[in-house]
Amino acid sequence: MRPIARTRQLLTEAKAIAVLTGAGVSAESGVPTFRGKEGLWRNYRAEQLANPLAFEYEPRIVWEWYNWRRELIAPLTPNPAHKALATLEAEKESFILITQNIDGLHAKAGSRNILELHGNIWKVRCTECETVSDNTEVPIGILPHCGECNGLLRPHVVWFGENLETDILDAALAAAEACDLFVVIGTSSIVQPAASLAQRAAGNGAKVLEINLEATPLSPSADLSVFGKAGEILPSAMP
Ligand code: BJW
Ligand code: ZN
Repeated sequence: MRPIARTRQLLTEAKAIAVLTGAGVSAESGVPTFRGKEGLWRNYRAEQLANPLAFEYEPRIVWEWYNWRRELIAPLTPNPAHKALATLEAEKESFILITQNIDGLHAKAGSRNILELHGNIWKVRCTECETVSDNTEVPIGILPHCGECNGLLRPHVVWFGENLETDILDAALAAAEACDLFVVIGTSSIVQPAASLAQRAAGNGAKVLEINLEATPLSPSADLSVFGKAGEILPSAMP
């Protein structure tokens, strides 16, 4: 059977679907991926900026990077991959979307049952009192500060070496264990613990379907890897 037809069959037969998405799903909306060559900003790699030490020593540089990304993302809109996933959710009795993306485009496309593993770029968190709030303005000159305690605010995202929010990770693990189809889309499958969710699902009997431009460390163990653009494959493989 051809890959698209097999993908459609898997999506049709599944009763409980869990999907894990990565930067590749937003690439066709214009959001740069992390490990592609357009993933660089002022010669910094994501690993150098998305870590707590960078923020401790150079909070302004890190905030400038997030500000630049916020300005880039703000006008962007969901692409056919985001929309297909929202449609699939509406058609399935059990569907959960686990995303590593912080851009909010899945919600904009109409997805409802979303777990944001790595946070959200439109939220901030106080480094002192940990209050989380929505925020769209970042005064780079004075840096943003907390309305409650005046502590320095940071992006409400998960950096390397930081733990994911326990409730969210637990819910993602539970979804991986409960599904009968785990779909991994547009992620390089190297960043943990997200990358291990597929093994968790497979260990509990789920089939694993991968959609990516190219092979990843997950591909050898996936039941099916379909290579191409998510925004083309997903709409054409809808049940
Ligand atoms: C398309 C496409 C199209 C393109 N269609 N496809 C166990 C072993 C080894 C290391 C570790 C381990 N456990 C923890 C670690 C350390 C670390 C880690 O995993 N390091 C690895 C690099 C080895 N993990 C952590 O630190 C995590 N914390 C943790 O585990 O805490 C416990 C702990 C602490 C200390 C020690 C040990 C344990 C936290 C990870 C947080 C990641 N944060 C970031 C930044 C988020 C905020 C922000 O955006 O600024 O999350 S980093 C970045 O990577 C971002 C992404 O969500 C994440 C994943 O990237 P993604 O989505 O896969 O993007 P790309 O660019 O890599 O790939 C895009 C893919 O799309 C490619 O494959 C393309 O081919 C494809 N594609 N266009 C379909 N149109
Ligand atoms: Zn505070």
